[in-house]
Amino acid sequence: MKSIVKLLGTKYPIIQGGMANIADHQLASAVSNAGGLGLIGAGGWDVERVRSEIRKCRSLTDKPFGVNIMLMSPFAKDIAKMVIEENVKIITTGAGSPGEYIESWKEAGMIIIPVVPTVALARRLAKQNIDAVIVEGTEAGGHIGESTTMSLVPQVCDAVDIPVIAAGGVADGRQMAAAFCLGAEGVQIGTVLLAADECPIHINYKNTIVKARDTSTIVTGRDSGAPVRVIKNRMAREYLKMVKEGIDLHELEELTLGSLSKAVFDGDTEMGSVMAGQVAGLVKEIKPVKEILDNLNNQSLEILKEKSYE
Ligand code: TUI
Repeated sequence: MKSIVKLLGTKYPIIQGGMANIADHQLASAVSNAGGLGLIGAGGWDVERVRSEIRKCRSLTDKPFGVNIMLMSPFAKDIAKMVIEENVKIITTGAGSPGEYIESWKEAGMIIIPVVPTVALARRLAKQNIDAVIVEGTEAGGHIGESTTMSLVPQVCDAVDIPVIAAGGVADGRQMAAAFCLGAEGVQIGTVLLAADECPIHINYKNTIVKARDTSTIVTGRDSGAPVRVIKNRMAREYLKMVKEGIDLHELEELTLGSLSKAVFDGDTEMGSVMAGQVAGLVKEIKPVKEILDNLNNQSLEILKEKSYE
């Protein structure tokens, strides 16, 4: 099996999460320049915005980078076409199955790495000429599945014969080493990058991550079929209270509409949706992307070298 660094052409087997509304050219190019795989997170943006982010990213790095397509986006179909025009080399997908796009992306010679939350979807896609899968546990931030990284990663490793990348619950080298022990060939990180210098979000969002504890996140939207892990704040509490009181979906939508951008751009971390994974409690300071990636990699290699049963 081809290693992840060979497949992607990166220094480290570390992929950035495709965080919607957050992962722009600035974050993606910083991650790629630091030796990971940077991604433009297309979720939340229309075709021309994503195209412009791709072009800006290309001007800031000569290293490999990719685009994450959030399949629940109303623009997903058009973005799926545009990435071919723009000669994007690597695609990750989330929040749905990319089945209908695989053939055209493969014809264009792209590397395709879908995010999957179940063994069933991993198995189904592995039969369709994809290059690797990102297996995301429910510890992750944003839109999530039900199973934990610890239980899901080895099950997917047993079910498919393509490289597996572990996501959800990875913020330092201990978790990266653990991911390798579970059979993964690489990791995807999101939450820890929210606190990076180069992450283009409001400082209040970064400080909320840095202040978070182990119990600071909660899942909203389980009943509406779109579970989303966020930092527990007034917005999340009101949302869950309204669900309990039987509020209709239309009113709920009004409450959540634009709530991510409220946190990302306006810094309203009380009434905005502050998406983050359970590892937020491990993130203690705001640092440059390069330091985050170097630490993850060095700590993980150190741990794997030291392990013995004597
Ligand atoms: O996609 C993510 N994380 C995201 S997307 C996002 S934007 C958003 N905001 C509000 C509501 C919904 C989305 C914020 N965070 N992670 C990857 C991921 N993919 N997690 C879960 C899945 C997933 C779920 C179902 C992938 C495939 C899938 O397929 C169902 C099927 O079999 O078709």
